[in-house]
Amino acid sequence: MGKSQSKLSPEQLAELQKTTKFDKKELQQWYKGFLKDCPSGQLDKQDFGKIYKQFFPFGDPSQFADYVFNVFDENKNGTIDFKEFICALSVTSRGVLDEKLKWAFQLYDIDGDGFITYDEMLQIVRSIYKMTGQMVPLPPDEDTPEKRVDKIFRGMDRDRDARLTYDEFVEGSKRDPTIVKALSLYDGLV
Ligand SMILES: [Ca+2]
Ligand SMILES: [Ca+2]
Ligand SMILES: [Ca+2]
Repeated sequence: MGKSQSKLSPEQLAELQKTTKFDKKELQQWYKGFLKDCPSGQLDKQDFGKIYKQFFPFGDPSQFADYVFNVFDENKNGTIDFKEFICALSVTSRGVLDEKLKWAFQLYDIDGDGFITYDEMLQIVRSIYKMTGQMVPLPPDEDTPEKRVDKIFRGMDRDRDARLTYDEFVEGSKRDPTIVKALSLYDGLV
């Protein structure tokens, strides 16, 4: 592998300006920061977990970081390159609601079959509870991952088949802003 350039080329910049919501200056700054944390230009699961650990020193963010990693790693080659990184960051930090929901759906739909099962949501919610620990006091009907997922499914699973389609997920999220709020958990965390 050749030595990484310290700046994005004009072609790379032009492409990323089209695919993200960042301007030239921001892209160069993010690129510089990315290379500083990750000189090889390829972020692996372990590095990614370390970044999360800085933000949640009292909880255990390792599982949640793994799930997020899998969404960032769009071509599923086991590492995150700058393009994958900046595109995901653009959606999670500046995307409109529909883009954020699409991203969140990918996160919860762990096996990528187009449905979020009760079990998939439980795995993600458990990893979020582990990460945040008891930083925020929770209402009694949400104080365990199971209760929280029960509540989400009561609100979202319209046809009661114990799995959520993309449409059920989007409609439910628009009715229940706490889902979208949960998304902001990883806003700006990378
Ligand atoms: Ca990749
Ligand atoms: Ca699934
Ligand atoms: Ca359903």
